[in-house]
Amino acid sequence: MKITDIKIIVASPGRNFVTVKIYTDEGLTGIGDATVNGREKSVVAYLEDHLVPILIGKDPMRTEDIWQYLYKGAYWRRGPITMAAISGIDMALWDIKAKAANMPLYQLLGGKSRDKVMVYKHVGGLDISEVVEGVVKMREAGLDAIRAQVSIPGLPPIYGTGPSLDQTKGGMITALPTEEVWATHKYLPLVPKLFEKVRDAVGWDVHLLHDVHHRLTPIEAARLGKDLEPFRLFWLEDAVAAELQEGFRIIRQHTTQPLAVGEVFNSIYDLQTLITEQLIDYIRVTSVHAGGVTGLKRIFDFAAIYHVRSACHGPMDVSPVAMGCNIHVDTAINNFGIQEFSGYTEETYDMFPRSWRYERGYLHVGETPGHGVDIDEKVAAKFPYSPAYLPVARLEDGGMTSW
Ligand code: GCO
Ligand code: MG
Repeated sequence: MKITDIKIIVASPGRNFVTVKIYTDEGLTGIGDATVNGREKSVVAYLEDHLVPILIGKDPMRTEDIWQYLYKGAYWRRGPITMAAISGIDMALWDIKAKAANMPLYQLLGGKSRDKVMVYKHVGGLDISEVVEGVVKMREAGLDAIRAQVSIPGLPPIYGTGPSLDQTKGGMITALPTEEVWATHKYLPLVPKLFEKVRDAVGWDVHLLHDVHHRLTPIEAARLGKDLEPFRLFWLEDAVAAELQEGFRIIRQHTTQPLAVGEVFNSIYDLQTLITEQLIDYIRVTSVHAGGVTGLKRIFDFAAIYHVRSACHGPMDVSPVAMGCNIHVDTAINNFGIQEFSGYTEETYDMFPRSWRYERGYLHVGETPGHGVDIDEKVAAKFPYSPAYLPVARLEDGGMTSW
């Protein structure tokens, strides 16, 4: 089999998505997700200018060799743009391979290790009572795992809380970046109060999660972890910016609160220390940013040796194609932890016909050959690219900070 053509489709059915479509001389096609939220066009250029020309004529069945060819062959290794481009190609190649085998992708990854995939969804609010109300509703909707975020009183709503939380309505994604305000000393005492009220309302059978979004220092995160211990959270996510993996040693010394990190990582080398030293409990890499099916499976197998579980990043900017690949990997591996799932706009669902399905807190893998997600190009053509940025964050004195 030979690759005859590769098309890059950019569309914005609520969010911008970059989709790779690979054609072969045997008529089989495959698709992959290559979206980097807020930097979409740089991946399009990387693919169209640099990867498409060198892949035409190659054998699409050689998924490992093509992955290495693009990774090692670039000389400039890793990085979000390179790895999203490789991810999009890799997903499309696995799609073709599984279609050629006439099997759902999970069969090629070892077969089913579970029947369904537990997900968590997000609840936010401008104050604690609004969040509690949202968590109760989410529980009634069947969720066994819920992420709770609250705005800081006296400050404007921040990303992940308040009205912006509904990612299906666009979240805080705007044509130019909005500037948010952050104050750690106001946030730290608030979060334990939130979880005390949430536990009072929904009890102890439900998994509760919280995303710090990289906003603390290690010792501040350690304090928060200790203060949250009575409420037994499933995890504390992205407590610090994780470029310095060793920072997690400080958090780990002080608290038994389980820790999750990794949504911005794109290679196994970004998480080597975190995993080998068992500084975290869940690794949040996802197929679209960590090297496709090949990259994700390799990282999760590595994590398994160190008792670290999977927790694929799955917000609305991870397209239904990457979500489909995640679900196949989640279903196949032994060390599955949880899958994030925000849901999508109706337009997005129309654009990506798929065999996976969501039902009351769980995702179910599809049985169609390939990864089971397709793209309807007529629908895609109705939603052209529209510039969109994530917010940035400043301290109350105007200084830039992590968010
Ligand atoms: C999460 C996140 C996301 C990211 C977003 C960036 O845990 O789902 O932190 O909301 O901020 O995906 O593009
Ligand atoms: Mg996060």
